[in-house]
Amino acid sequence: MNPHVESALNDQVKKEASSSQFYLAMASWAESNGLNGTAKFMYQHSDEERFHMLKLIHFINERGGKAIIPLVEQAPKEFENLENVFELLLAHEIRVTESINNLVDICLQQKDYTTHNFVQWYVSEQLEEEALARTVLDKLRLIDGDKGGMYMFDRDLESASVGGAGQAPQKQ
Ligand code: OFO
Repeated sequence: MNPHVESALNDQVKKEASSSQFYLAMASWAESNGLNGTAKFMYQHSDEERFHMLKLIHFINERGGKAIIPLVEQAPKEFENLENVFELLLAHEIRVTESINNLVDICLQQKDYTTHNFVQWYVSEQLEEEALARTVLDKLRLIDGDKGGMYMFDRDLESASVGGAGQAPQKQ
């Protein structure tokens, strides 16, 4: 496997692992604050991010590279409120999208069209995730801290977690 591509894919493994931990931190915070719908949504999303990481690991190994299982940084322990959670989530997803775009660039520079094709799945996934984060954040801004609104929001997020976008995890 092309070493530049392999190294960029391994960097992405680390980012997906960090994403999974980040969502786990938000899930745990939501659970301990009585936001069970949000917690369910975040736990499920953490699993999806782990699936993204596994998909990369399998791809690297199956193409003759060596996947590196990374050490991930400490995820946040506290969040100010739900709006802050989703603001951080959107900022995080925007950074991940940049990283995927960078990966696409490296594939093209190295003329690795097989990996380029593989990475397109992540391009679409990031589009969906950013759009979802923006929609949720818009809703939260409309609610503007209203208690009844927050209750409905949390309940809606619980139903959104069943059968939502980017469903995990079957090994391909
Ligand atoms: Fe891995 O999809 Fe977002 O971060």
